[in-house]
Amino acid sequence: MQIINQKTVEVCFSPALINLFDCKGATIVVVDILRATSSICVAFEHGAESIIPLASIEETIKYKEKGYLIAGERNGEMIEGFDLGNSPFGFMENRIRGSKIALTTTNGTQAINAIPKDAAEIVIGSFLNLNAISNYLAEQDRNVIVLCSGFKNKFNLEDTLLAGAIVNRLRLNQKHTIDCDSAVAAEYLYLKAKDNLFEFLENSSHRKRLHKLHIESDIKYCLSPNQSKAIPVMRDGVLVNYKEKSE
Ligand code: 3SL
Repeated sequence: MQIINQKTVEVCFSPALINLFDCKGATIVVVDILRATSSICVAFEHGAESIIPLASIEETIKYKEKGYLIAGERNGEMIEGFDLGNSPFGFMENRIRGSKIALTTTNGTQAINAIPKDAAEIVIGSFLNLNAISNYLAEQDRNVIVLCSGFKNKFNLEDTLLAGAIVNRLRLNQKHTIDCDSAVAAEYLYLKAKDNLFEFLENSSHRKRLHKLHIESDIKYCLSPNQSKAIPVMRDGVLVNYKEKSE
């Protein structure tokens, strides 16, 4: 049954495809669950004041002298001279509370910066804040596009699973309807995988990549639903925690 005035939820599998979507007036949910958007949620859960997502290492370094913690990775590893890498556990440290963070990562922060300017709002999703972000999206009277960061503009499985989880929640909530095959496919994969996400991702390329860095615990943590109530939203180019600002 089509409910009048229902909004749509779509899934974009790569930042390279985002210009094919009508972002005008829509909320874009950026997803890079291994590990950028998970780490962003953890940082806000642990009291970070703001996070600036940046595309390049050079831009990020400039924030050091402005008193920011500088964080990020290339090839999964912490960048020389940076305060933090991209592990969610690093963003649980005491120094995160009240901090301003400048963050650059291979895919997640690039995806954020690829979003067309006419989008109404940018928010950050991960399994860690799955219910919080889904409830937030359901409350907004806007079309939703879940943007999977992928890997260097290619499709990836883990971001697709989270996209499917968000689609599933919005569809069941009945305020949004599915309007594209990528959302159907993402939800289908999520429903297949949801009882053991870690196992489902066994052959995924990024799980293999991170396995080489011996950070299996990061992967398991990033796949744990609902560890955080953070709702990171972009305001004037800076991510802040919606809950904290509105309370
Ligand atoms: O690409 C990214 O944005 C990162 O999350 C990749 S990694 O998990 O830190 O390797």
